[in-house]
Order: sequence, then structure tokens, then C-alpha cells
Amino acid sequence: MTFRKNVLASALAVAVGSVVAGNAVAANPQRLVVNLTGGADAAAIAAQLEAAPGVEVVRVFDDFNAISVRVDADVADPSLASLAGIKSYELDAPRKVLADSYEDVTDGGETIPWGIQAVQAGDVSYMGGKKVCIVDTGYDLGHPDLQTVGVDGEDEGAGAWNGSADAPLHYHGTHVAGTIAAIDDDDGVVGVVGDGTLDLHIVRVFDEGGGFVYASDLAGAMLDCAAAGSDIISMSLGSVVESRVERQVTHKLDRQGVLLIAAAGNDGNATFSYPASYDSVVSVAAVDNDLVHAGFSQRNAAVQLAGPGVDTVSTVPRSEGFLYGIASGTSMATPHVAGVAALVWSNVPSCSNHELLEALDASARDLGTAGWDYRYGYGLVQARAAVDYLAANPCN
Ligand SMILES: [Ca+2]
Ligand SMILES: [Ca+2]
Repeated sequence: MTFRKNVLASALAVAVGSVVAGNAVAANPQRLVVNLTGGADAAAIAAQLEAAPGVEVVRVFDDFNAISVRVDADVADPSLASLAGIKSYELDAPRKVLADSYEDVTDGGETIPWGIQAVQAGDVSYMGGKKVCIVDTGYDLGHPDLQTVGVDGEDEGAGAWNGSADAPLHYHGTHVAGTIAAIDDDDGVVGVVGDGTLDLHIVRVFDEGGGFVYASDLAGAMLDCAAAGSDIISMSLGSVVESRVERQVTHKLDRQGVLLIAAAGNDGNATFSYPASYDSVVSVAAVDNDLVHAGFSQRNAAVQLAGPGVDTVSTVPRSEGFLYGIASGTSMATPHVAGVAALVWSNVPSCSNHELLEALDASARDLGTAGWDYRYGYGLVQARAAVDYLAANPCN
């Protein structure tokens, strides 16, 4: 008991004093994840925590032995750590978007962005029936180049998923969405699935500043995606600190058949970024339009596939005063892979998430040193080649 008390006391002390150094975002000092012992009654413990001064329960993860809490360390009683069923506390890790600002682009008829061509999106027809969940800054519903039907969403504490006067949209999520599904018409841009029939589920986790959220919020968002029936989750976000509950959620959803895809990170080094670097998540690196690895794109053993992520033209919210913008980041590479996954999977609906991914890996365009490497993973994702691969190697 004393040990547990000390754990909470030190966690609170760390929480109060902590600012993450360097280029990482500062951790909010007041968010923790409470890890429970196996078999503990999460709801009962959550009720006890909620009743304590200075503690607010944010989310109860019934299936994962965890509770995320907001703690006022000046008020909370460290002896709370001695509650039966509590194993440990950890700081809730920050997660941020993985692109900087964009530059506006003047619309002059329809442009097929270079990345859409590079992944062979135009060479495969979308056959319907797939839903992509975008966990991001929201979606400009009503943008002239984005779907208004087949789209729904929810707010995870950051404002309306489609924006509102008091919670306007940061550009990032709408840009990501356009890469996946901008409409193939005579105007603007086109996404990987351009026929306007892809099902989209939008979970808004970032506010209008596009700052950061907590790993437990992201874990909750992934569960929201799955509950909405999503086949694929696209996450253009991440950071360096692992999270137990986030990892467990990715493993569970992967076993349920969901394909999880996330950005490898923009720090230009070999560190692992999460959620991308969990075993159950596809980590996506960025290449430029010469198909050369982008200097900012993290290189490590977790990188699995590469996507176009430099000078990507896509949609931005109308509230920005423009319709289109150009941006770079592993944030831009990720939706190319998510879109290709949906496109290919719609042609082979009997394939599991693992079978689909094996085909995307096997059919990727090898870049850099021969075979898998830590800059490009298996290489640039290729829609046509993946469909051909699956015709020759059908799923059971
Ligand atoms: Ca268009
Ligand atoms: Ca290679």
C-alpha cells in the first residue's frame, strides 16, 4: 500500500512539475491513466475516484483495465492510490498532428494531385462497402469537393466534428479527408476514392488549434471508430511516448478485423512514434514526388509502407477563406495508404485485414535499398498492383 501511495504521490509530483523538453509538446500536468489489476471492477473504482475531491473520470475502459482521469494534484489525496484494484498510474501521453501549416492554392480546374497518381488510384474502381474512420481535427461538411452523403461523425471533446461557429475547424482533418475521398468532378482535386461513395466516419479529437490530445482520448476515438463499423482507421498523428491502454486497444481492434494506419512521425530521426509503431498499426513513411524518402519522415524498424507526403494538394475548410491547400508531412502520406486500402479491399471483400495488408506489402513499389528497409518499409503503396496480386493470390 505504501508503495502504491508513493507511486501516486510521485506520479502527481511528476505531473505537476512536468514539461516535456525539446520539440515535443508539453504534457498537460493533470491527465493520468489509472491501470487496474486484472479482474478489477472498473466501474466501481471509477465511481470511487469520481467521488474523491480533485479527481474527474474522463473515460472508463471496461475491457482494458484502465480509467483515464483528470487530476487536480493540489487537491487529490495521494492515498487514492491504495484503492483496491489499482495497479499503477501513468501520465497520459500527448498525441499531435503530423503536419505544419499549409499554403493556399488557387483552384484552376481539376488537378489530379501527384500522390493520387503515384499510388495508382485512378487504375482501380471502388466497389463500395468500406468505411474509413478519420481521427483528426474534423471535416468540412458542405465543402464543394467533399462528400456530404455517406459521412457521419462524432465529437470526442474537441467541438463538433463538422465545425461550428464556436469550434471552427483546423485545416488538418479536412486536408486528410480530401486525400482519401475528394470528389472526381471537373473542379479542385481528387482523392484516392473519388466517386463520392466511400463511407466516412469522422472523429474529431483536436480543437481548432490543432494542438494535442491524450493517448487515452485517441484510444477512445479508435473504439468509437470500431463501434461505428469502420473497416479502416486513419490516424495522421502521434508522438514518442507509449501508452498501455492505447496499445491494448490497437491489438483488440486488429484482432477484430480493423485495419489501423498511422503516420510514422516527422522528427526526421529513428525514434518510434505511437500509435504508428505498435505491432497492430501500419506505420506510414512519406516520400516526395521523385519518390525519395522525405527528410522529416522517421525511419525505423516499425515503418511498413510509404505514401506521398510532400507538397500534397488537398481540401481545406471553407472557413479558411480558401478551398485548397498544399501541405507536407507523414500526416499526408497516411491517408494515401488508408484510401488505397479501402479501394483495394472493396475489390476483395472476403479478405481479412491481415490478408489485405500482406497484399499491400507484397505489391508495394520497392524503393531505396532492395527489399524492406527502414526508410520506406516495403515501399510505395500501389492500388493496381495490389489488386493484381490478390487476383493471383486470392484470399480464402
Ligand atoms: Ca474534384
Ligand atoms: Ca526498399
